[in-house]
Amino acid sequence: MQPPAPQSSTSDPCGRVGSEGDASPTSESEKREIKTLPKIEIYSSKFCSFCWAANRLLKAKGVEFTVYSVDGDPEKRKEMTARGGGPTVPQIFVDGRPVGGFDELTALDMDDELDPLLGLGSQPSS
Ligand SMILES: N[C@@H](CCC(=O)N[C@@H](CS)C(=O)NCC(=O)O)C(=O)O
Repeated sequence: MQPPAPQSSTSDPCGRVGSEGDASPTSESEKREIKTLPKIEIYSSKFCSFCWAANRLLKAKGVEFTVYSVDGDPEKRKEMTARGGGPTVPQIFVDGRPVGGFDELTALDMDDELDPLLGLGSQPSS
């Protein structure tokens, strides 16, 4: 199938017409708003199968996330609990809110609540 021919202007079903390269501040800020994804953080430890599993689940979701290692870092572990996380690793935070560990992450996924939490839309079935 041939790709669509390049056009000098675009229109959408709402009847809006715009030139290619038209990047008014309004349309750019709208795009940024739409693309804003939640900040995902995980406190993790090297020799921890639950951490490995949580990392794997998040990677499978295709989201970006920040990993903090608590290994040999008691301050990081204190920070984890001070933020409302539990005492075990992993602890996952989404937009600063504590989600829990791997069990809670999996439970959310089973209830189809994880994707929306991670800012993912519903995936079309193939
Ligand atoms: N139910 C928890 C279990 C987590 C867990 O037991 N983590 C272990 C390491 S794999 C842990 O933190 N143990 C105590 C510690 O390392 O201080 C979860 O699903 O995340």
